[in-house]
Amino acid sequence: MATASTSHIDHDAIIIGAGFAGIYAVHKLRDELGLDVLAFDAAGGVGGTWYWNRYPGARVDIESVHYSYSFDEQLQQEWHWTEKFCGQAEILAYLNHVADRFDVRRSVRFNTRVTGVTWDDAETVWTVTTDRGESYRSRYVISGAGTLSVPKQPDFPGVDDFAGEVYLTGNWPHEDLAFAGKRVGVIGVGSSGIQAISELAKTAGHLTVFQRTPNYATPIGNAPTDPGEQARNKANYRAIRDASRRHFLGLPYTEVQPSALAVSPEERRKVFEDRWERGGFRLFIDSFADILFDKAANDTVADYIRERIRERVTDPATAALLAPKGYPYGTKRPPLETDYYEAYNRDTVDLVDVKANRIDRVTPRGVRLADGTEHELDCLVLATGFDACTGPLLAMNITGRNGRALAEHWADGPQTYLGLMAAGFPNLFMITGPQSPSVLYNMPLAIEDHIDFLAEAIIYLRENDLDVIEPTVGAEREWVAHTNELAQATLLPDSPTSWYMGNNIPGKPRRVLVYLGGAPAYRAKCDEVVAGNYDGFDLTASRTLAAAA
Ligand code: NA7
Repeated sequence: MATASTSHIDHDAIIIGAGFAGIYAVHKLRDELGLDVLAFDAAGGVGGTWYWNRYPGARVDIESVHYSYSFDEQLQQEWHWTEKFCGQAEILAYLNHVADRFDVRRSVRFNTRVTGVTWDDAETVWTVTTDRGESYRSRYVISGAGTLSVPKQPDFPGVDDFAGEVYLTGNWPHEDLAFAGKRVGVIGVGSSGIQAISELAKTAGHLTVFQRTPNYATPIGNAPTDPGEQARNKANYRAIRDASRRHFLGLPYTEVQPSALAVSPEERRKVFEDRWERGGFRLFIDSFADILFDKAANDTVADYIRERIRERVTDPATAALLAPKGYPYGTKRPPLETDYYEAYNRDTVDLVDVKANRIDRVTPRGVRLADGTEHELDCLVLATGFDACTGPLLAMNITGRNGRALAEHWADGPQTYLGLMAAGFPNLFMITGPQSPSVLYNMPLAIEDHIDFLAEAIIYLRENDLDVIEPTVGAEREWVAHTNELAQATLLPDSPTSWYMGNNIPGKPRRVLVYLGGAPAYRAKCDEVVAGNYDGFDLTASRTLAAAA
């Protein structure tokens, strides 16, 4: 329980979520800072994203050796990844291992969804309510609710009338599903759809893919772990992690060249080919530094990808439909794939263009398009994405000072300082929140950085007889302006629909949801804030603490 001077609270900190963020937050705050913590997760176990996204083909897009915790050397040494890019089951096993190793589960209430988070100005505490009808009071609230954890609601009518099964990639059933011989439909060709389609195509009796916007998918280059490479990585983990944290997107890649336009077409092609063959995000982030900033540079890589897609698809009409056009590469999150384009060479797979002929509705028999064509199906997979970054926070009904709802504060898009806190919402930390590097920084490292920052802040408060931290309105305003300005310098606003910009969700404000200055600049800013004794934050003492002093 909480300490005597704070007896009107139930816990020092409430943590929401038990994914990568929640697990580390419990360990850090409970075991290192000695706080009394309680965590909640709507899931039946740890894992977050990797608990819910169990669809066939679900796999990480960053090399597993990098997409993992760095905070404990022994953990890094003892865990062995079997593949370069591991699948969902193995990542979930890893997170369960971490939870066991640090005895995290005893501090987590599973199958419990947070339904309200309300600040009490007079008492300087948060009250967290759950769908079990319970409420808990805590000094600090740490949201580890994730960035891609609220699936987009289907925006075509009739889904409930469908006579077959409907599956959501972001909330996939736990039991093994058999698709052999069945007529399967997939709506959506983002990362999730592309991974699922490649697998489903292998067994489905017939697979119909409903594509609105083709994507620039490139090869992941997965392979079994090379024992020699693994040994080298383990021997050099510290240097690897340091190099990752110095890189724009949190990966220890070092071969990026300044400009695609500064080299000859032959040299450029050599670079593209090398990165394509090596797989992963190398083409995106380790080829030329200007592809996300300069349309002409972007055109060179976009042309290259289109050419490679056409080579892989036998039917020219299907190839033309699969080749993305009209928006720059990288402005929608680029998917990685294994044999995705080859799936369309099977007789059992059809691609349907639902941009030209949009989905009218789901009927009891299948999917009907605007021109009246009906595609009959036994099951329908919705890979239609997420209400990213702000969605998970807004879903918790957060109300801050003076009864002001976060939804009201963010009516025109997120307003944060450092993507970690918001003015008027004291002691509420949003791990990998909107306007932080989050999804554009290797997630486990982004998470660790945020939790380390907030833990340091709590220690600093404690050492100075304080217990409340809140960004100033001015610091928040400047940060919002800065993040928007950074986005304007990129090609991101040119994307027709991209969850990076929030415009994949009807009615959501079109604002950049991610800090685009890169992890090193962001980390430097955070260091500067700490060196300035939490510059941009107001630090105060609650009435309880002041009275106890
Ligand atoms: P994404 O990348 O947002 O992809 C969603 C897909 O669903 C995309 O192809 C959308 O087409 C499509 N979609 C959404 N609504 C519709 C409707 N109404 N009609 C037709 N098609 C639709 O989500 P993912 O789950 O694949 O990936 C999310 C992230 O998870 C990913 O970026 C990684 O970071 C991990 P659109 O492009 O909007 O035309």
